[in-house]
Order: sequence, then C-alpha cells, then structure tokens
Amino acid sequence: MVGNPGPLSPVRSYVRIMADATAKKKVPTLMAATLLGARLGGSDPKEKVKLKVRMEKLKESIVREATVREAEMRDKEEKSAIIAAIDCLETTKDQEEAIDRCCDILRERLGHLYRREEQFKAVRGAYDESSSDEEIDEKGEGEGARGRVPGDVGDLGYWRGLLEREEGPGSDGVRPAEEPSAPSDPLEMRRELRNRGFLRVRGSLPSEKASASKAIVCKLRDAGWPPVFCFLYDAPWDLVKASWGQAELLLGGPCVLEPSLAAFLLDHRRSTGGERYVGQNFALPHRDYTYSASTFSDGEPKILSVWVPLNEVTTENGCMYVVPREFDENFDKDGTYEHMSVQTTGGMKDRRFLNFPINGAKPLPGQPGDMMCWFGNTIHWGASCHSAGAADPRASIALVFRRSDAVQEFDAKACLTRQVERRLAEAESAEERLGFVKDALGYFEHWYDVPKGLREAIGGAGGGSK
Ligand SMILES: O=C(O)CCC(=O)C(=O)O
Repeated sequence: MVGNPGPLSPVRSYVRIMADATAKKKVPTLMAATLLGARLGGSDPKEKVKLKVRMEKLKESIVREATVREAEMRDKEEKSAIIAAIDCLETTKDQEEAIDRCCDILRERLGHLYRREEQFKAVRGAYDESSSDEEIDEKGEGEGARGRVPGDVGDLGYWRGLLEREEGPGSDGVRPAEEPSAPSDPLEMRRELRNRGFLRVRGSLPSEKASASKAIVCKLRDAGWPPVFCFLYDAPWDLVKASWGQAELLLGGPCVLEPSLAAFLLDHRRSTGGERYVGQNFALPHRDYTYSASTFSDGEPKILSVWVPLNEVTTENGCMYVVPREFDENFDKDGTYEHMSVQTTGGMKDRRFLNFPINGAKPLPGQPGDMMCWFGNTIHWGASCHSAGAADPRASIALVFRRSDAVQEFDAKACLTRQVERRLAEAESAEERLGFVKDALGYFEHWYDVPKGLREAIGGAGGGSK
C-alpha cells in the first residue's frame, strides 16, 4: 500500500503553491480551450465531461512542469551560493578575510530569500482568497469595468468644450521625432538604468571602431567565417575596452567580462530560408539571468548586458527589443515560474504564450558609437532583419560585464579581467584570442548549428582558452 506522503516540507509546499498559482494564472487559456470545445461539442453531456477531464489534465501538467522548473532554478541558485562560500573559505589565505567574505556571500543570498518570502506571502494571500480556479471575473463591460466616464457622451457641448480647453505645449499629440538621449551624468544614468531596466547611451563609444568592426565582420562573412571571429582583430577589442569603462561607471565598481563574447551579422535570405546560422539574431524573448543572479540584494545591478551596434540599426534591419521594467510585473519575481519562462509553448498545439505584455516592448534603434545595455534579468530579444533592411543588415557585438565583487557563478573563473584584456590587446599572435573565440562559439550552440566543417577547422568549439 502506498503510504501517506505526509506534510510537505516548507520549501516543497512553497514550490507547490507557486506552481498552483501559475496554473491558476493560465486558467484563462484553459477556459478559452474549454469554451471553444464546448461550442464545438454543443450541449452533449459526454463531451462536456471529456472537456472537463482534459482541462484538469492540462492544469496538472502545468503544475508539474512549473514545480520542476522552479525547484531546478532554486537548486541552481543555492548551489552557486554554497559553492562560492566554500570556495572562499578554502582558498582565501587570511582567515578573517575568508570569514568576512563568506558572510557577505551568505548575507547576500539571505537578502534575496527574505525578499522572495515577502513576495510569496502576497501570492499566497491572493491564492487563499480566491474560491475557485475556474472562477471568471464577473465584472463584465459597463460602468464597473470601465469606471466612470468623465463627461456626458451624448452632449455635443461637452465634446466642443474639450477642444476649446486651454492646454499646455505639446498637447496636440505630436511627439518629438527624436527621443531624448540618456542623461550624461553617471548618477542619473545609473538611476535611469535602475528604474527602466535598460539604457541607451548615445555616442559613448568610438564610432570609427564600430564601423571598422562592421567592415571586419563583412570581410569574414565573404570569406566564410562567422562574425564572432572578429574578436581576432583589434577594432572590436577597442570597443570592448571602451564598453568596459562604461560598464564600470554604470555598475559602480571594477568589472570582469564574461567569456560569452557574441557577434552578429544578420542575413535576411538565410533566416527566411529557415537556416540556423552562426551570427543570427536571438529572436525569442528571454532573460539572460534571474533577478537574484543579476542584482545585489539592495536591487543594484551586478551584471550588465551590453550590446554595441556596428552599423546603423533600425526596426527594419534587426534592432534589439527590450521590455522596460515598468511593464514587467515579473521583473523581480524570481520565485515564479513565469520569471525565466517568459514565453512558453502551451498545451494547445504549438502555440506560443507570452508571459509579459508585448504592448510594452521597446525597440532600441541606434548608431555606431552608441551603447545599449540592460539588467541581466531584463527581457529582450533581437528582431530579425526585414526585407526592407536586407541590403544593410544589422551587425553588432554583445558582452556581459559583471561586478568583480559579485558572488561568482560556477564558470566565473573563466571571466576576463582587465589584465587579460590588456594582454589580449597587445598579443602578437592570434592564438590566445582564438581560444576566446572558440569558447564563445560554444556558449551559444543552443541558438544555432555550428557547421561540421567549422568545428573541424578550429578543433572543436568550446575547447578554447582554459
Ligand atoms: O543580438 C541579438 O539578436 C540577441 C542578443 C542577446 O540576446 C543578448 O545579447 O543577450
């Protein structure tokens, strides 16, 4: 006989409740499926029972998947903090320094756990209050839903008066053509980055180096090499160096560079042909990291994703899109399934469901010399090149900087320091740079297929610099 599994541990029950909450949020989709099915099935009671069973099954599968994903994410974060703490105790020579640093790591982690505990209480409250998963919002159209209208819709005088009312400048709805650029004062820039989750800093990098890098990726393409090989040359490293300074300003301290260097040169013909080529855009909305992995427990960013256009990038040739923090209700809710699963393939055939409001998405066009950056947990994606932009498709490089004093992830030892960057900049031979290029190719293999010939030519992606 199978025994009673007994009460769940606090962590497991937490995960289960969050998973149930996830399923509950997905109920509108399930309801739609049910209503559609009910319409197709007419009033046949047997069909109705079948649909109910199907809906229950769907819900169960959502709960199961959410439970596993959330538990996985939690384990990964715990493992990372524990390894960093042990590593610090084992490798720091001075005992007092080791204890201090270790306490910092644990305090940092605890800060995030306390924050999540608060969020969890709110979710549980909302979950307990609702009586049924299948409940539909009873407030339909009408005054309850729309609120009170500010005037009498049938009164022409009201509408005339509306136009005659004196308004301030700009009330004609015409917007300035150019968006205001980011503030140039570093403190203001940091404030804007923190408030919006992203920042575009115009003209902060040497534009001639960006244009030279564009010429390099095009020459590489003509010779059959993917754009990431541009890191064998000087101009992209000059951009790395200049971005490094900006990142340190924005993150407020010395930084290291993650080894996941990326370079892009889109190709409209290849992508419309369904090819997955090295250097293509990363088109699916994603966060690179969770909120806890991206920020200190006071909310300041410890990771900065940096994206550098090498030519003019537009909404036609494949610019980046971000979801500003103000639109992203899960920005800091890294205890929820939707946090990392920003888009999911649902139970209804191959339909994709977005777990963020697409209406808030913001394109980031720009010029060579600009720098775009965002939090590690800001939702973003690279648009595809449209036919209208095919003659000059987007070229770019992408980098991830991390504050040196941030809790390290497993592969942090592979991060580049300023000393390594200087050594690379002065390197006489291509060998060491080639190591980084090979590693970089390996980091993104899930986005594209590394052709066999290329893999053989460089002796295997991912076996580079270490
Ligand atoms: O450039 C792109 O298409 C995607 C870039 C990206 O996702 C990243 O830098 O994290």
